[in-house]
Amino acid sequence: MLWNKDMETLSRADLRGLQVKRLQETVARVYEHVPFYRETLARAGVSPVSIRDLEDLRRLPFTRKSDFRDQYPWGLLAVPMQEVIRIHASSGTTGRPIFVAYTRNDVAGWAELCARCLASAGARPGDVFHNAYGYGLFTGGLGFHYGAELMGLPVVPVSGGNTERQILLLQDLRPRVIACTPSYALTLAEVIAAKGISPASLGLRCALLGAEPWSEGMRQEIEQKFGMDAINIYGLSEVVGPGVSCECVEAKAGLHVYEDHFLPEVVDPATGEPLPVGEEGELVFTTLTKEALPVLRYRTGDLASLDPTPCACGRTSVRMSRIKGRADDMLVIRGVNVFPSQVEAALVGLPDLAPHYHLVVTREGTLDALEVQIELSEGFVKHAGGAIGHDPAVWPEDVKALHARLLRTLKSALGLTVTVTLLAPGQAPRSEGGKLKRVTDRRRL
Ligand code: DLL
Repeated sequence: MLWNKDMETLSRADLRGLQVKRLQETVARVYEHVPFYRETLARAGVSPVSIRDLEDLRRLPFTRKSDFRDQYPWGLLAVPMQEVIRIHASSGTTGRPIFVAYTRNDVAGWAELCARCLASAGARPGDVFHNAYGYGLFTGGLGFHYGAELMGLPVVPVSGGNTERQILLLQDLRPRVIACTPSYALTLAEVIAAKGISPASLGLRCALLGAEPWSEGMRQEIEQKFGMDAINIYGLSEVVGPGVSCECVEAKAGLHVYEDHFLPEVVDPATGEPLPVGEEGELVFTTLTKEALPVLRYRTGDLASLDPTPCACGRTSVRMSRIKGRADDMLVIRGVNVFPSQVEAALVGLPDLAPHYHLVVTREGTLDALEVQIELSEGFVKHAGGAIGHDPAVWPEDVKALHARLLRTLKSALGLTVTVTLLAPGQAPRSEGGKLKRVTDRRRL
């Protein structure tokens, strides 16, 4: 089912016309209302009236995550705060998150996009919808919530966590549609099966899974276990939240980008040069309709390619591939964005540690886990009485205290519970001349 048939099947020529008009409006809006953009556009020698075609897009300056940080909290806002009716934040990074804002029109447009995604995944008005994305600052919960209400789905706003309760609701309310992270779908399958219940007996028809990288292998496993369609949905807070693109249940071959709202590009992550159609590179989005927080050429850091060939479902948009990786070193762990540099920033200057650490990411069962290995200083180890064994039960008190302090510090810095392994002096990996690999990612996607 197509939720917005007119827009989703617009001819390429008509779409292009609409995009050019909306791009002109967006550039004019940010030029007028956002000093940051007025400066960067002026530096790039672009005046709003000089935007005549989509080819002009490449003359526009990029926007980066660091610009959001530098303009914290509201330097990129293009409307007065009185016009904002919602605030969210990008996941991860406690301390200084990236805040994003929405006007009433933005919220309405976003709901419409999420309704498109739900319809594209196979939801029909009247289907009970189990929404297990986190409600709160994260865009997943409320984004889907409004889309589902718009579509006329009875929403179960269960949010994330509390697996036992989720299973009770799945059994008793018998939703047809579920939304959560792909790793959580696998957790649910595992816990349900451990109760001697077949996940397929729950009667779910489709799932909208995203917010973290996943693979075709995971899709097969989820589809087989639940007997449902597992649909990939993509989005990011800086652009809107969920609803930037979504697969269709008919083809499941790439995610349809809602191009009447977002202009996609793929650029070389090193040079920023646009890449030929079909090549893999960094995804870049320009918003075309957003009022509160329009962004010009936002560098997502996500690696993917674009496919403009027509799709069997009838939608005319380009499709983006699954996300293949990151252009930077950002890790997505249980839906939380983590940069190794955040770990470094949290540890630097703490007493008793050597300046060496290593991150190990694993998937325990179906959930991602982050282990932070930290090297102790020589002085501390000597003071603690020499070698520190692997069994925490026999650690001296000051080692236990240090371990507990590190757990607390990292949890509050990352917004994520991690495990901490203490290494003896000299045990953390050292650079062998080239770049030091800070992260070992053992997740097999
Ligand atoms: O994760 C929005 C969202 C909510 C998308 C619910 C889908 C479903 P952020 O917290 O800002 O927003 O994180 C955005 O998550 O840049 C990607 O690196 C990653 N990501 C999101 N969807 C996918 C996906 C939400 N389908 C960051 N596949 C993005 C791979 C994804 N990675």
